[in-house]
Amino acid sequence: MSIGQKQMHHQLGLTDEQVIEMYTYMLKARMFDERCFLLQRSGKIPFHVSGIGQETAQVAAAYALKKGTDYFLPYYRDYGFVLTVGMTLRELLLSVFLKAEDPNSGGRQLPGHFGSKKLNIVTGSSPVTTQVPHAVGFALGAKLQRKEFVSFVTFGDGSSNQGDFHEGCNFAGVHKLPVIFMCENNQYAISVPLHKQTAGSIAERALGYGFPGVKVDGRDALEVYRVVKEARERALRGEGPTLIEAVMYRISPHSTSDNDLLYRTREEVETNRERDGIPRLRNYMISCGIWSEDREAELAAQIKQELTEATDYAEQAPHPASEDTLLHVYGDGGGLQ
Ligand SMILES: Cc1ncc(C[n+]2csc(CCOP(=O)(O)OP(=O)(O)O)c2C)c(N)n1
Repeated sequence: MSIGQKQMHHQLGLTDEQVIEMYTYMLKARMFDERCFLLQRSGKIPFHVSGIGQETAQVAAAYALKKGTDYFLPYYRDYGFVLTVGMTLRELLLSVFLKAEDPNSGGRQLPGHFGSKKLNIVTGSSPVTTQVPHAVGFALGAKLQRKEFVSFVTFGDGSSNQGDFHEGCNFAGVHKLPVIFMCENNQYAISVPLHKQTAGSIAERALGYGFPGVKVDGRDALEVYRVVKEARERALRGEGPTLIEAVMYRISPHSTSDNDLLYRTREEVETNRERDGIPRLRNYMISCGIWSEDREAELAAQIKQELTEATDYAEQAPHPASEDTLLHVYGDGGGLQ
């Protein structure tokens, strides 16, 4: 690797420590996901929907946004994203164990339905793509109140075919709203491959709504960071939305209820596993002289311990009380933090 390539993160304004931190979040998300598979298979949690293969883009995008200022509307695979903007492993574990202390829904929602007032993570609902018009609404709020923030929303490739996507993009384009749409194109919508749901290009749809569309390698952390950062700057200059199509691959089955080998081959999955963005960033860091096998082992051991403590805590934490079933369902003035 040439000196120029080695310094790519410096050219983007990222310090060595920041790249290492990005990598740490990716590994945390990956190891959390792997732990959830084990917990589900051993009957300790009912269900898990995985983000394996998508963490690189999620973490890099979160890194390009401003915590405490911007509004985030992630979708159900975005563990890397929510960890980077401040959710903890303990909170994620509380959510998969459906415990009362789960900050997302107090154990009422399926896991992956993130929501946190204090982290500006906007609660999502289960019908896919509903978060897109919601994000546009937040961006409209920024414009009407002349506030300096952007809203950032993610969704899958299949979701980009829902009406909500088109309505949201159209409205945001007309009003030049500060919203960033990021499609995590992982090649599948459950069992339906991309070519059976979309004949054209997802990124190029943006042209029809009057704003730029950018297709980016979602397994290239630094590229995703660069593109999201630019989109944020455009939005804050009042130039409107950007659609980003981050291309990646869903390495895990759709969920723990899915047998993916009914619609794709093991070879296809293994070929894509080799293109995974996490080892790619690790190799880049090693080639820059800022990472080593020893540091990798140390980090993995530290995350493993954090996960074990979080798992034990969440497993022992109390379930929601049955008399609280209707809390937060109707306007009771409460609400989760
Ligand atoms: C409106 C709606 N239709 C169908 C579903 C069932 N469903 C849940 S996830 C999913 C696949 C979505 O695929 P995609 O948007 O590509 O995201 P991915 O799961 O691949 O990350 C579907 C169809 C749903 N939740 N909402």
